[in-house]
Amino acid sequence: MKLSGAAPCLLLFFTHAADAHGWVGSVNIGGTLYTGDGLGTSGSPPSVIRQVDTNSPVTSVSDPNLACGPNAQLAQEVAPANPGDPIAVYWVSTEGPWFHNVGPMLSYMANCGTTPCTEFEASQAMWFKIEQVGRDPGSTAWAQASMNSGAPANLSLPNNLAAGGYLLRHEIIALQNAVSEGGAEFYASCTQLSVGGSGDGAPTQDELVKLPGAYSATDPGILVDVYSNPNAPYTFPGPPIAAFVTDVSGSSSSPTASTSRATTTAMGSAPSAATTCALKRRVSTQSPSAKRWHRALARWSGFSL
Ligand SMILES: *[C@@H]1O[C@H](CO)[C@@H](O)[C@H](O)[C@H]1NC(C)=O
Ligand SMILES: [Cu+2]
Repeated sequence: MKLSGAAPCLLLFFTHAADAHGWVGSVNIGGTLYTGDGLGTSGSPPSVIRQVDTNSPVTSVSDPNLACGPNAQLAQEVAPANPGDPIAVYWVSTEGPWFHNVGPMLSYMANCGTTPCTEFEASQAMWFKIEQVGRDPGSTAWAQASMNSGAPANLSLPNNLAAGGYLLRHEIIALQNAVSEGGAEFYASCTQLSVGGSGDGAPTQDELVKLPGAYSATDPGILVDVYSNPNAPYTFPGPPIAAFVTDVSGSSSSPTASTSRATTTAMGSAPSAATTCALKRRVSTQSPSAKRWHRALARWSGFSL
């Protein structure tokens, strides 16, 4: 079928209205790739990823699903890992790659304690933050946008992390509608790890938070207009990165320049004024004008975005 003029753009909008969200398809831990079960098929085959049952986001900061994603199920397996291991988290959508492109990505861990992580309820978790990325250094593009080509989110386990069972929680906050309260979209995924080695790094009590609990709907990084002033510093929600993650004895757990220990990062240069609708750039739906279309179509089609 040959489409001309604006038709491809409209088609794109409709596709997005139906599939505008995502989940974690697989996680690479220290060089081994672990695949999730797929939406709503938890337990078969056994996995290390706590499977969610919908690609829709959590939009309330008090929703219990903020912890590990919508109705995330205990996973049957635990991935062996070592302090300092590189981790790659592959977010996917029904269309293929992840395609939201504004907002931060944050990583947390929680020790499962004396409970096997296969039985550890996320509601019991005390989380500490190990990593967060906002916009790319010197740019107004968010790190999240580089996943639109199928690239993973990258992080590392802390170099001196104490041995034990942990949940690793990776989170994307999509901010394209965050100008209104309740508009931010939270995507979280938990992976079950068994960390070996001889590290002694651990968070302090005051670095531990509950999720839900650590975020407020009016936090400056959650209720925020990311379009009108793309050079404004971004304030990450939640606690600071736990000190042991970056202290001198342990050094940085995440060597990428875009990883920030600080809660606020400065922005780069101004964006190009126009974002055009191009089939090869799915991110086009998230320019301010396209965002209005996105919302209008969502209302029309009955999908919540
Ligand atoms: C993760 O690392 C790969 C390989 O270096 C890179 O292509 C990709 O853009 C990175 N992901 C993010 C979100 O920056
Ligand atoms: Cu979405």
